[in-house]
Order: sequence, then structure tokens, then C-alpha cells
Amino acid sequence: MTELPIQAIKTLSDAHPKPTGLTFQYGTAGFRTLGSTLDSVLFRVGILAGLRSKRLDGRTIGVMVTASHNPEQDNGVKLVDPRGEMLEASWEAHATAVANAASTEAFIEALSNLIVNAKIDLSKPARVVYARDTRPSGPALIAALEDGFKALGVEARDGGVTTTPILHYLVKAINTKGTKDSYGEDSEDGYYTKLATSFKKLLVGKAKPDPVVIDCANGVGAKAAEKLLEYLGDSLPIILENTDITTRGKLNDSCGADFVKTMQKLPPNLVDVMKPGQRACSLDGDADRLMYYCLDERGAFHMLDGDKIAALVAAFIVEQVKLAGLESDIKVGVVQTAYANGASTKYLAERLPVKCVPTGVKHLHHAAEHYDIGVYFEANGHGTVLFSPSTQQTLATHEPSTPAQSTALNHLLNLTQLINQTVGDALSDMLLVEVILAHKSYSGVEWNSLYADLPNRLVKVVVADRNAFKTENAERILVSPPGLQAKINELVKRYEGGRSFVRPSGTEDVVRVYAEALLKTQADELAFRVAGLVYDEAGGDPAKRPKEFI
Ligand code: 16G
Ligand code: MG
Repeated sequence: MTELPIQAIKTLSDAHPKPTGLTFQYGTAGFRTLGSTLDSVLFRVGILAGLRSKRLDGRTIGVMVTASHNPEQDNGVKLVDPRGEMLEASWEAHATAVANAASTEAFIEALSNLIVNAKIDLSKPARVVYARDTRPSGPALIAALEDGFKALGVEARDGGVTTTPILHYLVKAINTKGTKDSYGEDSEDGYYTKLATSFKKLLVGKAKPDPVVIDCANGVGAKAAEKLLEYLGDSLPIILENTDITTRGKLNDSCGADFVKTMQKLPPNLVDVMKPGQRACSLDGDADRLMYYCLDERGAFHMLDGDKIAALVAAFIVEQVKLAGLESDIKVGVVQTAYANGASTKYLAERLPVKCVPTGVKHLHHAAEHYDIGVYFEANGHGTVLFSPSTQQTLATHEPSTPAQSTALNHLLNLTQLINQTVGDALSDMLLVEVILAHKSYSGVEWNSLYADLPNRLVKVVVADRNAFKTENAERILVSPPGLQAKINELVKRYEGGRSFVRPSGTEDVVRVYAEALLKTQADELAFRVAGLVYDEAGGDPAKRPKEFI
């Protein structure tokens, strides 16, 4: 092909018209909105993914149809670049332009512009692998996506119903197949085998863990967790909960990682399942986020969020690097966002370099690539660990001089296999946590006591135009509306241990306010005061001002 197959695109595009009056945006996590409005977007993404592949010399691009932790009626789609990473940022604007073209003609024109601007060679092959989560709107959206593939003549491989991180794994495995950097077999079987094999090796000689409860959010994670269990055999006793993926309305409903993080309590249907002293974790709707928690001996709930996971993981890796005798060769660093609890930042910064970046996986991932071993986690439970190519080389070739060094080196090598380095992966992260708890002989309560979280509060403010809010310094400072940051600073000063920041959401039409302070009542008060400032500044209707906004 040297020119766009205009006729095929025209015919199929007319069958997937863009709804009038709607504007789509490729945001932090791709396109995401009501599933019933996304037909044209999926068709167009099918073609866009093919063009992205052609641009990258026929390397395989991933397409994931999911809306993660959002309510069941939502859906979304995101593209995955060949190394298993998020779509390159410069293509987000192309995706938005292509999705919003008002007619078939305008769509074809947008494609033609893209081909010229991005210097796409149409004679290259187009290869895509795609998958979806369990949402009821998924099958119809996949059909629209497949029409996009057909229109452009994409060689498409159906990954079926699977988790976001497994799709990322497949993309990387396909693109590295047969090379010295091979990431594993390019199949689900390859993924489970890789995880289970390294997990079992890391547990050799350790006491078998107590049973862990996994809340699967009634989503695709249930399917994957059941499969993983088959590969793990009896190496890890697991109790699966919230595995109903067929009853309408149950996905993410009063369960899952986002529920636990926001409500800071057990999913209601786990109350009778959990026993004092037990630990559990929740996945989100596409299984890329993980939230741990436990009950203490008195039955009180303790949340072990992304920050606690980062602390556990980073400390363990630093320890193993030291034990392997590689302290001067391998530098470990941590990446967080402004949402990281102040106590976690303090704990980590006392031990290793910590960097703060804007919200969104792509920012964390890229910053983590700058370390030899980069640990990144968002407080909401999305995160992973990256081992740089030169570090992997060092680990593979280092000659240990004592048996203790040899053991630690093997642990590190196995960790590179256990951890899904393409993106946050709830199941891989869960196994990682279980390995570390077994090595340290920590209960959930002991893990929790690494540091005590500062009380905090997150508040949403509905404003007329969230784009009026602009931030700097990794979202910690508001530069617009002018003058508002100074007022926030004045307020924060009055609270002991106070910290607060305001940023526009990238996924919802709201502005978010975060506050923390030494006491819970103070954190709440500070959050609501700042929310009040934001509401007034953004021209909110005084008659509708929420009464909590002091
Ligand atoms: C998306 C991001 C997540 C971020 C969240 C923030 C990805 C894959 N996911 O879910 O990292 O924490 O958005 O949402 O990048 P917000 O902008 O609405 O606060
Ligand atoms: Mg998710």
C-alpha cells in the first residue's frame, strides 16, 4: 500500500459515524467515557493503531479496551507502544484530532494530515494486538475496532478478554521475540509461567505464607487470578472474592482497589470473610492497581496503599543490592507523585533518592527509567519496578564472591522475572509483596508499622472550567488562577504538619484538593477550606456551595 485505502475507509467509517455534539479527549489513560458513545472512537483507533505501527516499521502496537476502576457503564481505549509502554505523548494530540473529526471526509483529511506530519510510510506493515476487559459494552466496541483494522488492512491478533498488564506484556513479548532481549513467550501461558516460576524460586526455603484474600472487583482480574492459581499450585494459599463477572452492575461496585483507597475501609462483602490478623488486597477493574490492607488482632482495618508498597519494595531491593555486593554499581531510586503520603516520602528519602513527578503512569515510568533500579508507585496502587538494561547486564554477569552474595544476586535476578516491568500489574505486584513479606517474616501489621501515615483527605470540586487551573513543580504549585496559591499557603501555615495542593483531574471534569495534617480533623478541615477557596475562585454559584466548604 502506498496510499490510504480511501474507499474501504469511507464505507466502514460511514457505518461508525461520530456522534454530534460530543468532544473526545485522549487523556491520561486514553479515551474514557460512557461506553455507548465510543463506537466511532474505537473504529478510528483501529486505523490509528495501524498507522502507529507503520510509523514504527511494522512493530506491534497494543490496544486495550477498558475503563479500569470507572463504573460499569463507562468504557475506554488506550494504545500501547512497542516496548509495552504508554503511547508516546506527541501522539495523544493526533488521537484526539482523529477522534473528533466531524464527518467521514474530515476524518480522512485528519488521517492524511497525520500521515504527512508524522512522516508515515504506508508501505510498511501494520501489526496490532488487542484485548478488552469484562465490561458489557466491550464486544460491540471490539467489533468497531476490528472494522478499523479491516479498513486499513491491519494484521491484528486478538488477545481476548484479559487484564491491561497482560496486554502490555504481550506487546513487549511479541516485539522482543527471538531477540536477546526476549521478554518471555508471547502468550498468556508464557506470562503465568514466568510469574509463577520466579515466585516459586523466590520462596524456596521460606515458610509458606498464610492465606491471602484477593478482591477481584468482579472484573477481568478474577479470570486472571483464577488462571494464576493453577500455575502457583500450592505455593501460595489464595482466597478469591468478588469474582462475579457475569452479573450486570457488579464491576467495581462497592469493591476493588479504588473503593478501598477512597473509602479507607473494607469492601462490605469482605467484612464477614476477613479474620483478625488477616491480610487482603483489592485489584481494580483491569487489574493494574493493587491495594493491600489488613485487620489487626483487634479487628481494626489498616490500609497498605501504593506508598506502603513502595516503601516495602524499595527497602527490600536496596537490602538485596547491598547483600549482593553491588551497592556501588547499582543505584536504586523511587518515584512518587504529590499524592504520596508525607510520612512515606520522609521514610523513603531517609534511605534513597526520591523524585516527585506529575500524576499519571507515563510520568512515573519515564522518571523511573533514569535510575539503575527505579521503583515507582502512585498512592492509588499503580506501580512497578524498572531494571535498566545495564543493570540487567550487571546482574547477569556479576561474579559473587560469597554464598550470601550469590543468594542475593539470584533473588534480584528472579525479581526481574517476577515483576512486570511494562506497567503496574496488580497480580505481579501482589506476588512481589508476598515474596517480601515471606522474606522479612512480616505480618500485615508489621509491614504497616514501617511508618505511620499522616491523616489526609481528598475532596473534589466541580468547577465551570477545570482548564483554568494550571500547576507547576510536579503539580504542587498552582500558577493559575493567579493569587490562589498564596491564599492556600496562608491557610496551610495554620495547620501543624499541614500540606495541601490543588490540581485539575485528568480523567474527570473536576478539580481535586488534597490535604494532610497531623490530626485527622485538621486534615479534613484544611481540605474543605482549600476546596472552599477553589470553589469561590472558580466562580461557583454561592447558592449551590457545598456546606462542608468552610
Ligand atoms: C489515570 C492514570 C493514573 C492516575 C489517575 C489520576 C494511567 C494508566 N492511569 O487513572 O495513573 O493516577 O488517572 O486521575 O496513567 P485524575 O487525573 O482524575 O486524578
Ligand atoms: Mg486500572
